[in-house]
Amino acid sequence: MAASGSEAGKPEVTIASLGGAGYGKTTTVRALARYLALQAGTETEEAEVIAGGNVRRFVYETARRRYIHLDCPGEGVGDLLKSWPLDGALLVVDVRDDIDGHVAEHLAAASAAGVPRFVVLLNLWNDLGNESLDLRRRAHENVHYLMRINGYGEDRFTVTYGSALEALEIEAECNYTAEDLVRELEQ
Ligand SMILES: Nc1nc2c(ncn2[C@@H]2O[C@H](COP(=O)(O)OP(=O)(O)OP(=O)(O)O)[C@@H](O)[C@H]2O)c(=O)[nH]1
Ligand SMILES: [Mg+2]
Repeated sequence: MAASGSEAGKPEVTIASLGGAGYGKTTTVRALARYLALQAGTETEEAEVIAGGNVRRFVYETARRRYIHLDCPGEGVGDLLKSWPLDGALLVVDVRDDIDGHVAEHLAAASAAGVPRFVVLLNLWNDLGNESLDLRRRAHENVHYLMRINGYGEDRFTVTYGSALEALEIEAECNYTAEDLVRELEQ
């Protein structure tokens, strides 16, 4: 994501969590905030409730940047996206689901609002056993398809794989899901 603002000397990046209801959006942003706070040896900042209670605004920092991360609900995202200029979005997908209408709706709204880039987390990837290869393949293909039909070429999104719940619960040193997400957000 490219930074569009700056605060306290650090470039500031504003992103939103998108994805279907219950896909793990809130778990993912909480995991990111906790992971970066643990790494920096600081406390996790309390999220602020905004937009009439629909959105929670998390703030976290890497060494290079400050992130404002808006945690959106699964529904009614179109109007919210119109109100905020975003530097990018984090799309959270439950690999067990058929990538329902919400994701298609969110991507169309994001594209219309001019959201420039996406980082995608294929969530619950780690929770599936080897017998679920078809499920994983289908989720991967569906995401690429939906991105493409909404005008997001391969240069405008990256896909990571992991578990938001695991990322929220394990120690920072072996938190591969959070590590991958931060690396992609920092690009
Ligand atoms: N097993 C497992 N459960 C997960 C994972 N990520 C999230 N969950 C669980 O899924 C449920 C929904 O997670 P949330 O983060 O609240 O999902 P959300 O997308 O924010 O939901 P809404 O805001 O209601 O749309 C919670 O019970 C989480 O603990 C994961 O990687 N593995
Ligand atoms: Mg949520």
